[in-house]
Amino acid sequence: MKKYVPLLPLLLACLLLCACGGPAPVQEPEARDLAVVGFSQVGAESDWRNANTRSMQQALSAANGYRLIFDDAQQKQDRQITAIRNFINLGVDYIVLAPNTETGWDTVLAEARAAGIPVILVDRMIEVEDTDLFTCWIGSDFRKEGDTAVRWLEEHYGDAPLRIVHLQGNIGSSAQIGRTEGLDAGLARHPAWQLVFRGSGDFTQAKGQEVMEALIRDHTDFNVIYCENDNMAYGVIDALKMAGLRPGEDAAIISFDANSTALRMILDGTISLDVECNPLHGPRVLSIIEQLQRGETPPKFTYVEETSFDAGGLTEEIIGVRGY
Ligand code: GZL
Repeated sequence: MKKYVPLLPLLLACLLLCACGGPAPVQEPEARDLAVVGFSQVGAESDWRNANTRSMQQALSAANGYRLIFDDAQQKQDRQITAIRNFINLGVDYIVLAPNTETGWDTVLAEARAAGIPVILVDRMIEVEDTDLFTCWIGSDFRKEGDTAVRWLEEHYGDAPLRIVHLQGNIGSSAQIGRTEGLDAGLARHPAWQLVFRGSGDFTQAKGQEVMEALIRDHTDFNVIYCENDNMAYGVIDALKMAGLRPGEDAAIISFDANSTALRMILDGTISLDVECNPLHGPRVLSIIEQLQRGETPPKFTYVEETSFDAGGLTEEIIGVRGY
């Protein structure tokens, strides 16, 4: 951590004290040297993302010894690259990056390394030639999340003729890639499962609704809707209801993230399954930075423990204590 000690007040204080012969003053707490962290966040596209941002802001607080410089990239990689360059020019102590998509990071991360600034990746993964371009990564196993959803479909529908609408997240993001791979593996195992639509809803509620409204207008025949996050599921559910269709009855809704709002939709039968993707990375990143502050080496890759929820066993009490 770069040290900044305000020399002039210290010098004046020492001169004064030399004259008085007393002990040197303790620096005021507010002058305490805060570690500066630049955080490039994907955006504010979903409840998950906002919970992730809040978690990071609460953890990397001044009370914990940090000054957080936050940038919302509005789901655009070029804005993230600009933010990282700004952090480098500011001479931050650490960079935290939640990458929107997997590729295109080699150059800017090489610039951060040249500046001697550790880069911590959170949430989604990146593809780089040299994994030494980042210090460590913490996030989810998205393929495992997709496999969990497909296993649930297999347990509940087996080889029944499924007609699946697939709403993907941001194309090229790890979350989209992994959750799609899981569904593709299920489709390959079950010839009776038919993919009737695949397209991106950008992880947003508005786009999810727009896509579903168009499919309903086109009289698409479906009985399962596989939404790669809760906010797209909310949009899908609104579109179904506006068309007089019954989510959870006319079509099973599969979703990801497990926000409390979505979990309550499991209790009322609207959503059939929600696969958890835990956004509360703040304490995890704080622990990693504190290890680095102590000169320790955190694990290169840390996967967050996650589960899934359906109507079996889920209660309001479980939902109420989940934190997002
Ligand atoms: C998953 C995260 C995804 C969430 C969406 O870790 O990257 O992005 O599933 C969010 O809700 O927009």
